Amino acid sequence: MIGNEIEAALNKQISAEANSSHLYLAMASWAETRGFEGVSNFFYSQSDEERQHMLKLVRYVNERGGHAKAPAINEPSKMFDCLTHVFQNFLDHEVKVSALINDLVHLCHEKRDYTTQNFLQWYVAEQIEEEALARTILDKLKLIGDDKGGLYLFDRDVNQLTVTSAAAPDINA
Ligand code: OFO
Repeated sequence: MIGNEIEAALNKQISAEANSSHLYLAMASWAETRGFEGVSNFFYSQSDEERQHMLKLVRYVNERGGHAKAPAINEPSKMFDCLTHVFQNFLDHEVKVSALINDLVHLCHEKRDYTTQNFLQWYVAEQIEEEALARTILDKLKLIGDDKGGLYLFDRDVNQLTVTSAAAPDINA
């Protein structure tokens, strides 16, 4: 059985994951209306992933005898100026989510809920990956700058970028 405080904290995280999904949906839509088809597919799939993260938490809370609540979703307030701005927001958002996960792990430790602490290790690892991916993509965009041909190729190839490949210098090849 899950404790009340942990249940409430996990419900907050459910809300954070739902809002992440919504923010990435806004990014996907922004990119689609600007003709960046690859970036838009990238964020549509990030948005789907965040929903999966939310569902994983929902199922866990309910399996442990708690009650996961369907969260209210805030309208993302941000509009974006350019691709670098979008990916900077992506990174900033992931850094914030990592801090939330760390706080949750800390709370589990304090409450001696080692089962939930263990369950959350998956999220800890996921955050490392997502932050690294956002950083490596941003580095790539900084190299490209305003070069239209570079941005065209970036958009074409962004879905193939991984943490390792984005660090390599030959996306334009
Ligand atoms: Fe939910 O994975 Fe990052 O935010």
